[in-house]
Amino acid sequence: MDHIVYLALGSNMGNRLANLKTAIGNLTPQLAVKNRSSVYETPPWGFTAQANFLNQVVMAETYLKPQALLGHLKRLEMALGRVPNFQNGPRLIDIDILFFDDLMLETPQLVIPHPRLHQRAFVLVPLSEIAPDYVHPMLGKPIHKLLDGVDRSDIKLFK
Ligand code: PH2
Ligand code: MG
Ligand code: MG
Repeated sequence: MDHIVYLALGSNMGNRLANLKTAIGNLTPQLAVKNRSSVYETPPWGFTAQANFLNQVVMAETYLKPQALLGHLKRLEMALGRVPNFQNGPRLIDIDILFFDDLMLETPQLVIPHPRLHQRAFVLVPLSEIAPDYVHPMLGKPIHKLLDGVDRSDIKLFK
């Protein structure tokens, strides 16, 4: 388990909380989850005519390399019942790689750090709970500073 990764999870279909829990439970054994944020209820970003999301961020250790991690996450999304949909459309479960160590990677299949994370309060609010001082390797700013740049007023703790 020689890499540290941050993953963003989202669900806006079915039993959203159960979908997050099941996904996190099934990251193992390829990943060992070390920390997780609270769950937040967030309005849909991008395509707005859809249900609110639940979002959560986890930190995990893994022995997988980036492409293998992506494959594992995509297979898990499918196994949990995700069906292909349009970009930013409703989804049962979405698991995105935010950071992989301090790696910067750009391939047709995978871009790390996640290219839009610094614009998204639904990622930055949970991420800042567990990694406020983590410095974004491309932007050179800690998460708490990136959070200052977004409107977090509609991100609600879910309980
Ligand atoms: N994911 C998207 C598009 N829009 N909006 C919210 N609130 N939460 C998400 O996880 C989300 C989204 C694409 O993956
Ligand atoms: Mg996503
Ligand atoms: Mg995704």
